[in-house]
Amino acid sequence: MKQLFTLLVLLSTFYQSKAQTTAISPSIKTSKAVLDDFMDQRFGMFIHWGPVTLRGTEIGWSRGTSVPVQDYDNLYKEFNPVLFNADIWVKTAKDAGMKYLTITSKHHDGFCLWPTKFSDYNIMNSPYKKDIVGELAKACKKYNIKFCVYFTVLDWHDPNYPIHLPDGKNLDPKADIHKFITTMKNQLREIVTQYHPYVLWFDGNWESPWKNEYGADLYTFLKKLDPNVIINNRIGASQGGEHPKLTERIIGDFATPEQKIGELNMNNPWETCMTICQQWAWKPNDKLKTLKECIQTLAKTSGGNGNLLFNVGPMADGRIEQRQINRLKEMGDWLANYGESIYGTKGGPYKPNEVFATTRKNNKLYVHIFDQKSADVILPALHGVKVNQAYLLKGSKINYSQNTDGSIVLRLPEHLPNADDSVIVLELNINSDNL
Ligand code: H79
Repeated sequence: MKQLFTLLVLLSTFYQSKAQTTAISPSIKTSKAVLDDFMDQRFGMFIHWGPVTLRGTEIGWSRGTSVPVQDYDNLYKEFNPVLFNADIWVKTAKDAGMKYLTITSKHHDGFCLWPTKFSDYNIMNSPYKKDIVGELAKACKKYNIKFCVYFTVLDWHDPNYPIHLPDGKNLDPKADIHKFITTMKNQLREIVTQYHPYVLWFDGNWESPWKNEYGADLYTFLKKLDPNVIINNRIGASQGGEHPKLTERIIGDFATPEQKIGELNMNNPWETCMTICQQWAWKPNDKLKTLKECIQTLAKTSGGNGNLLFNVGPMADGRIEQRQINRLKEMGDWLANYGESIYGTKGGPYKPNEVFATTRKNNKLYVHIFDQKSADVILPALHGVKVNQAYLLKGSKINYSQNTDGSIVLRLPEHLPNADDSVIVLELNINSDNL
């Protein structure tokens, strides 16, 4: 009995000390006002880029798999994207209705797209010799797009990081994770102080060398450099490969469902990251999502109260493919009409589904119609809600009725104005925040 008691005391001390090492002081955590502002943006551009685009294989993951390590690690010597023009990329994001942009400053292959003093494996040692990150930061400022930086934790190229290959299980005894962390902090200090990112987007936090306490220390370090910088939830050690929902114990400010739309969540910020094609980095003839998929993904994300970080992979010569630019512009054209139902709204109260998703602001409920197979769309009752008016956003009145149980029946017009997502506005008797 006494032994059991001792064991319990030991265990609780262990867990307490563990909790203490990973606790983030509430005074350091990103404020609700800053996160609310981030969530109002709703739509951003993710950009995966680097010398690997010369091969057209996946960034990071193809190193040592489909592309031999020696080949991959020497690609930077011929990386010369002479047609890169930061203004064109940022203008492409702007015309798509995107409000922020996130560039891969360093992916799992370790190559740095900015002139870091802390690794030679960077853009200044390529024939191109221009600061890609810096030029994008500048262009974002010019076009009033919020500038964000992706930086992966793991680094299969750095000798001080203990794993050197995708799925590598062998730990290199010559590696020194503490030296690695020092390099990482030095590089992140460069990024924060030179480029002032709005968001720092971490990744690659699932391998065994990375510990939650390192993530907590790094979060604290970064918030001291810039108290307002927003940090995603992949900075602590991830448990079991999934990128977990935000809980008290998770370090970071927002959740990051990847290649899938997040679930409706009115309490914790989240951002889905998803590719416009299939690969993160450019691939020839990669399968492009249809406009319907693109628009409905954005509407369902907003309907779930999340943001969408939509990824493009520019080519090795520095251009974004024209067909991708065209698709993004089509999204921008939709947003020019329907943006009121996306930006600055909240999701819910209904869970998005294949027929509709809802967003809301003030006394308006925006009903995004995805499917017009049946003549009516029926919304379940909302307590105390009466619909005063229904009309197509920027369009004509919609016939509707409200059943005695409160459910709302919308009669769809014969021809909806937009085959991908037509928005019906319901003006309510109460503020939609109270739903
Ligand atoms: O940067 C992008 C991905 O490279 C990175 N996160 C986004 C933002 C990421 N790293 N790991 N993972 C995502 C999860 C691993 C997915 C994999 Fe695969 C499935 C690795 C091997 C099979 C994806 C598909 C990469 C190669 C094939």
